Amino acid sequence: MREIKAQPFPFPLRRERIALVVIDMQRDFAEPGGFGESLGNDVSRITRIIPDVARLIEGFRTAGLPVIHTMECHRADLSDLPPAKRDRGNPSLRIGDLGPMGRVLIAGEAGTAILDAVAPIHGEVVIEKPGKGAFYATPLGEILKARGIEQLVFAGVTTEVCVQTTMREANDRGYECLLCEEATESYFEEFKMAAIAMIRAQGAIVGWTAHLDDILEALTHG
Ligand code: TIU
Repeated sequence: MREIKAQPFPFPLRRERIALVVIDMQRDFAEPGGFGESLGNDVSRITRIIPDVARLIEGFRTAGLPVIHTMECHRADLSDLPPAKRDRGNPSLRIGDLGPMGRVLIAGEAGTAILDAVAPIHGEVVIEKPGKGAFYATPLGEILKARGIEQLVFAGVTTEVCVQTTMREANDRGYECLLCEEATESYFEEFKMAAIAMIRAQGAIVGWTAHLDDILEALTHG
């Protein structure tokens, strides 16, 4: 068995059982005029990780391993949007409002699309999710089960919101979870660092963390 150099200890790579999950690399979180900026965030922090997310995706594709993408989005009639989610806070644009990239976080709108540089290719699973976690109200669990996937490598945004929520959901469902440090980002540097620290604390209580080059090295030579 090949290991990926990771913290708090090596990750036991099982190639037949592993998939990459890329969380919410959407224009709405990375470009001006989208949902992330409407919440008052500096979205340029997100753009910076795009090349590293692309390298990780390419590593999985080259190794012939599955890549799964998620998108946070809602139906056009907002039937899957709890009022508590729409009404919370004081954003400049609420989910479903018409913004410069179409209706904010609505399936099929321009702003909801995954960024071109990390877009899915033919045959890759794309999960549309109404929550922060990718297992809630989606077929992700069934899809992973049908494919015999038991280990998940995570990338995407934001580290402490949708990525960490999904890792916690996955951990409780029995998946071994590994977060790629360079391929995830938060609007808040301290939240990214805190999320990484709390995921791997207490003997990998939620999962492992690893550097991109160490993951790619194990995929290439494992
Ligand atoms: N995808 C995701 O993390 N959704 C968010 O709303 N994140 C924030 O940090 N706001």
